Amino acid sequence: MFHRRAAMTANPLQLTGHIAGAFVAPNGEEIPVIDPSTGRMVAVLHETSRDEVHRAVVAARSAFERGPWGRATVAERQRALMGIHDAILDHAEELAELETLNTGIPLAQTANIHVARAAQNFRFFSEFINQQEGDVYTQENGYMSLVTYDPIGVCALIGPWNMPLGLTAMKIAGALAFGNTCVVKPSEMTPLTLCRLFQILDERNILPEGVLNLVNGRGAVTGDALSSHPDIDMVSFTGGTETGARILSALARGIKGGAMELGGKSASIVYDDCDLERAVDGAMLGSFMNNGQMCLAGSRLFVHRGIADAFIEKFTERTRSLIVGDPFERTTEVGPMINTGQLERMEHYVASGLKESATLLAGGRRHGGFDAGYYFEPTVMTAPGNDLAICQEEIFAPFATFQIFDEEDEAISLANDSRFGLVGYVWTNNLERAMRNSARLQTGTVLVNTPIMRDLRTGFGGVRQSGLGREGAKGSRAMFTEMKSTVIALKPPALPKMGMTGAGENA
Ligand code: TXE
Repeated sequence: MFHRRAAMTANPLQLTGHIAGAFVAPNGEEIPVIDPSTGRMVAVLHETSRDEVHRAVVAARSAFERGPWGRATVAERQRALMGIHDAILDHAEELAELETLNTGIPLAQTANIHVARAAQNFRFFSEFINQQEGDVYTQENGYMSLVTYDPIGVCALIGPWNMPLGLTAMKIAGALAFGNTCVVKPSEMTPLTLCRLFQILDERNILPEGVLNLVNGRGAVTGDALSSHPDIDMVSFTGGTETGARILSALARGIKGGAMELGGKSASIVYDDCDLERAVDGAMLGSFMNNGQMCLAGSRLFVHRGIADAFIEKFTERTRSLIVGDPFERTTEVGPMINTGQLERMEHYVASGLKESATLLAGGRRHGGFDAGYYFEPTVMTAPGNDLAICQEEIFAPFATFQIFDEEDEAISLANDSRFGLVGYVWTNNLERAMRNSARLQTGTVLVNTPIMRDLRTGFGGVRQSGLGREGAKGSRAMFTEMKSTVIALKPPALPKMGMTGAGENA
């Protein structure tokens, strides 16, 4: 594995877009793609220019309006989706290694979660579109009304850097399943796996020309050219809240919609009637998986006073024992941060916490054990109030905060005191309390006695500034289709005859 990694780093790959069935020549503005565990360049990304983005949208429009994909049957779409599913699984090991190389996320996680989930998305949607119910209403007076779902058209799919393949695959699978064509833009920091996936799909010839296009580059250039292009029909975006707001305002000018999966600052409420051991396990995963860089991190921890000492002590001890290191090592639990900006961000929040009277329990500085790479010690702070920046702003890093509560009402109002509303985690063995909390937490998802658990049949997304729309099953259908009503006169009563009764009288 290390030989393979050395080979990848010795000879940087040249990455470009893929438009209308062919890779673009490598002649765009060059952006280095970095291995965050070494700081070394592993590939060169050639930015897709505005003109090329336009060509990609034209290709997707033409494939949608005039190509065979626009008329593809459910069975044909299912075959294509399963073709992509198989292609991902046939290259699973390689894709997991590339994902780890580019993101620094431990290989155990990219292999077992990211790549597996990327493939699963295509299987899920291939099964889902075969089970589509539509609404049919018959009216006593001889009319029948049908509700069906048309593809929305050309979808711009803009992905993040923290789970590049898995999260973007979710968008691609949903958009294709419902008969759309796409232009995909990965994060300029982490384009490796999606570029490789396009190569694999190109070799297998799974989709007609122009159905799935790839553009690459910075948000302000390629991303902006795509999301503000007049001929796209929607944007499905995962990324920062401010970027989401910018994209939405561009869409508003064209009276178009977008599905936004944005930031989070999710609360984990740990009651004194929980299974303490399981809650510590879950809170650790919720704070430190994916190197802590995940939108649904449950790292804003509220613990009942009755168990606070025991819980915080266990959590802190285990945080100090986390194996931080080379993400290619199977034993590594936390890898490097994505870039130096993230290191500075963590330093900023540690300093801000200390300044606002928080107490540092673990971590708090760059990791001293590495010559290169962007390593930070997993960090835990206790906060004296919920208004501290470390409790309100998304840090997007292995950084957990603790606050102590006495009453359930207090816990709920602290959890809801946030501009975000992605997930609420509840740890309790009292089912009635769990249901009560689920009803009162202002989030898109509530997870009870479990860390991250994704059921594709349910929708995932946020309220407030965590986003708009839901991904998964019917949520994706709402995002990628237009609801259409068709009213048919079967055996209707005769129509009133306008213009007949008074015909000619005034002539
Ligand atoms: O995201 P950006 P960044 C949060 C997290 C993180 C912060 C910033 O807090 O620290 O956002 O991360 C593209 N038009 N999340 O800077 O900039 C960009 O090229 C069109 C939460 O990476 O939002 C990339 O492909 N596209 C999150 C994508 O948007 C634009 C995941 C995300 O980049 C654009 C990631 C523009 N004007 C970050 N500007 C989650 N919800 O999981 C940028 N992009």
